[in-house]
Amino acid sequence: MQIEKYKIADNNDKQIAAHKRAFGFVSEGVSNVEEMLQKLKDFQVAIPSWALGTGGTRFGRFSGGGEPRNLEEKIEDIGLLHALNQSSGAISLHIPWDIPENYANIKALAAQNGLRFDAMNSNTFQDQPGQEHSYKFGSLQHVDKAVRQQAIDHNIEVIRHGIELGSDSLTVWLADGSSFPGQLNFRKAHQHTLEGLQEIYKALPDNWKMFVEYKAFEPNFYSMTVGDWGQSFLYANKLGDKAYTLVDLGHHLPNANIEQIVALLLGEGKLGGFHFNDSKYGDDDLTVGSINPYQLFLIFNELVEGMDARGMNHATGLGWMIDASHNIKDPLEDLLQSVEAIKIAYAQALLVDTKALQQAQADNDIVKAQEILQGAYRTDVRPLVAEARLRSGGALNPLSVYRSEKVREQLIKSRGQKAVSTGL
Ligand code: LRH
Ligand code: MN
Repeated sequence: MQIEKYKIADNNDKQIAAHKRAFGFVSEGVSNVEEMLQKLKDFQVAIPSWALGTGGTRFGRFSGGGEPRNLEEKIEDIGLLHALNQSSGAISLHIPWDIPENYANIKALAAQNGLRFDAMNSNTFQDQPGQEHSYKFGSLQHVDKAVRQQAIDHNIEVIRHGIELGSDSLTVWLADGSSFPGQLNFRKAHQHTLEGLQEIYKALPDNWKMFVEYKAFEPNFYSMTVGDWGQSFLYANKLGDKAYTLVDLGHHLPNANIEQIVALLLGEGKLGGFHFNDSKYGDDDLTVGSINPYQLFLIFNELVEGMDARGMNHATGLGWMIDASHNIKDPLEDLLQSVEAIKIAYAQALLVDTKALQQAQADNDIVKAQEILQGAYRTDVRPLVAEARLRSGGALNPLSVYRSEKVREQLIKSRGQKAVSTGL
């Protein structure tokens, strides 16, 4: 389903006067507003192909209807998001949930929708029909060499799909670990996993990156073989220059200081990218910025300061991806909210007077440092984010266009109430 540009323009016309007033007010206090707007326009967030349908938990799944039934419809749905917010110009595929039947057709359809292919994701946490060896007791860590080799071969196959589509990175998340003391020899599991990642690393084209995603628990509940940033950092360092860590916000133990982890990994040049979401307890995969927006701002504050210190381009220097699961909300509305929350946190971080903050830190003037930081966080930057979107041809208010155009109703009419999407 496409949304015609004139429909977006009509909706903008109704809101332009109020927007110009709000934008005029906030931009008065911004010294480099044009530079900031350009950075906001350039900042694109990749949408996960596995989060366009209704997610579920082991307790139940409540289908919302009109879900994409194949990769083509997933690309169309992300194209619709991108038409509205001009900030979702990439799709991240998960194999085998999204194996392209015809690379040329899929590339052409993605291009028509203004989308590029971001990181490819492998899957050695589920057994596929007809699969020779089970991943029940892990994949790259497995005690059986045949299972490890099967997992290595799968990741190399995922790289091959990515090369055909024009992707340039692979995310490896391993569900591997143990759920009971005594179940696993940690050192052997670590060594097997390193050897497996090294085989996969050898298959990477020169311009590719490998993201090693860590997670504290689930689906294993005693140990995870890539359980925290330190273990991921260890693997990435041992693998080589093309290997980086990937920070999924929901993969930490309660109260972990994620912004400090980000600052350290960035400082070491080993931060590869993000899976943005939010959570209150575990890997809840909730809407970005819906539970702890201040933490998201603090993370972007470290990113802007750290990337500028390394002369990195904000838009292309790291992998910006969402990883969420929509159990009770419309997946497309949820993703529109998540992209907006990411852009707001980025805009607030761009407002931080880094020089003044560093001076306050040098003076141990904690109160002044807090006021500088919270001053940026308490600035309503939404008119700046909206202005960047408007200048990119997007909607001032994507959600209101999505609803006024009755997109979900139309998707249910064309795809049916029972349509189910592959993914989580
Ligand atoms: C694991 C994870 C990983 C994906 C999966 C869909 O929790 O975050 O990034 O492969 O979700
Ligand atoms: Mn993830």
